[in-house]
Amino acid sequence: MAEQECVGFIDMDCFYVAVERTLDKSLVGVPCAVCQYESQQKDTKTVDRTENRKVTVGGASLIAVSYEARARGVTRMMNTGAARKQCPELITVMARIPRPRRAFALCAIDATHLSSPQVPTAHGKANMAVYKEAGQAVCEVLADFAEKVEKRSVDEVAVDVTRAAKDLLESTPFADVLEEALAPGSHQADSAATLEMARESHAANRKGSKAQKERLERTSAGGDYDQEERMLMAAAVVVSRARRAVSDRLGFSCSGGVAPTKQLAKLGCGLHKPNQQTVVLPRHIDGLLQDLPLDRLQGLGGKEGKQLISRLGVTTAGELGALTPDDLVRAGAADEGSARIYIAMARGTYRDPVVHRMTYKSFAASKNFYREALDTDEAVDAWLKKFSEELWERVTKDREKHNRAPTNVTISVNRGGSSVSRTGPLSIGWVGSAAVVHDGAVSLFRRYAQSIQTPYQIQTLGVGVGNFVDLPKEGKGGGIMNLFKSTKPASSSPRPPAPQKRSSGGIGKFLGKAQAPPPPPARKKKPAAKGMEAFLGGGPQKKARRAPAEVIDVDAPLVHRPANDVVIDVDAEPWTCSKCTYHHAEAEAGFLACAMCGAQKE
Ligand code: DCP
Repeated sequence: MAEQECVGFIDMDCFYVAVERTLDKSLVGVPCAVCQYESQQKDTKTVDRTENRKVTVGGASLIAVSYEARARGVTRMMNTGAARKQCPELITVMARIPRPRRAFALCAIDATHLSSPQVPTAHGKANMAVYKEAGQAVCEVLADFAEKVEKRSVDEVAVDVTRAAKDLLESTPFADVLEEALAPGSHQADSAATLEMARESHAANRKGSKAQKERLERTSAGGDYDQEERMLMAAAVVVSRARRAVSDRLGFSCSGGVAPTKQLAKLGCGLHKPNQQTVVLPRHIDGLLQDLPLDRLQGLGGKEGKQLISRLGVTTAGELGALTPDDLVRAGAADEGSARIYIAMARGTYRDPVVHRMTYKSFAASKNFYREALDTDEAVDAWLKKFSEELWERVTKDREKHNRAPTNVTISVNRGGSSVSRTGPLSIGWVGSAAVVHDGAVSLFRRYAQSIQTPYQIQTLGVGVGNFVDLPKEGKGGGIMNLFKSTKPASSSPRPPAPQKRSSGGIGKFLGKAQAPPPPPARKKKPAAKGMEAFLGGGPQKKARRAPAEVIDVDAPLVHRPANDVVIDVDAEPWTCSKCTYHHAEAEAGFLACAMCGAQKE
């Protein structure tokens, strides 16, 4: 039996809306949505999170939609105007607004409280801290129930609950476990409702399908349960209790999945939302995958999935799973490493262990400037300073809590084509300052700028810090040597750090570049042989290697980028709007509608 046999997956329900609801109770139970912040807004005044941000007009697209609004046909990425036509009672709370200089009419119901229509901003950018902190709090609650808690994005967490399930089985008669595991709202993967949801494409589901609603019927798993299934049913109880704790302690509802692997737990989690969970027993895996649209497999929502469809004519996981990796390679649909993973996923045998990571692997701050591109060193430096200050706030908070510090700094630059990033060392230890981060970023930019001409025409600029190392506790507040070691800025080295190129693309983008793809062992089989592991660079039972320099832009304007090394839902390919021809580079690749004119992505 695999080391981690019981994996849970938690995804918060309409998360930003849920967070806004904790700040403003009048949003509870009514159709509401969070729309985007205007990235070109000039006002850099800091606006407190408690200030009212309700608006009634504007073309901004919606990034989070309450289930009450979804039931009325409002979907994610609709622009606010269209959404209000669809559902006149819709209340829109502004997190980010993509269009420049738009006049905002205030929501009639609360206009008395509003002096000006402002958004939560800090450092001249949308302030997403409120959502990030809420996501962090969720992890902390879940840690009371699981041995390993892996933060996967702002609102998604994978948990290893194997030990907790075992303890529960040992202390409780199985009949009682089963009774609780089959409670209303806990679905089995073979139920008619589940299979119906599993036929919906990821793209449709992601918009906020109308079909998603609370189903409280009991669905029986039926038959006898072997030991592995008993463990999973016990895990379902643990996950359900953990979800209840999140709701009781924080006021957020969430959905869950329980399965023998992380991939299947995530899949299960997305099948019944909101406030429900789905258990995938081994006996249900084949049936569940049979008609599953290909884009529901992790990493196949974008170009890679389309390539498989066009080269092989497969449209479901069942069809893909009937092929071999060689078939994919021969058809030119994937390289060998990716082909093995796709096939394993399609068969439900892909094992990617939960790793304990309760916080972000890297921090980043960035901004889109669109047509007001940054052209000069002065403009770039000023923004690098703002980003460094923002990052520094996060680094110092994080350092207090987790005794760790980043050891590299990365800049990312987009001038209209694909993004370029450069990474160099950073030394801050227990001391340091925002200036050290800024120096490092400026030094990297200077080197990069040698290869480009002014005006730079930079449309997106970002700074990240990552490659965290644990700090010795005794160094805290440290002695003179520690201070000396820790304050040396990246830029003060005699030679500036050699920029490192970042690799990208392919399945690695989706499954984490920190760990090379593990092989796809058959279910219940031991990990793959050494030779294959060596070929693929790591196996499921191997310890994760130290992450290479890696920055995922968790603050990328206007687009949700999961916060660790895994890009889950974002179609990562740049695209050009067919209506206004605005080019959406990597940071905006996940947009479903044009950030400039609002036209749907084709
Ligand atoms: N988000 C974003 N930009 C996007 C999409 C989402 O900033 N293009 C934010 C808002 C969401 C949050 O990330 O609330 C989490 O995204 P999810 O995809 O998990 O969607 P929700 O939690 O809103 O809804 P669901 O209940 O369908 O999971």
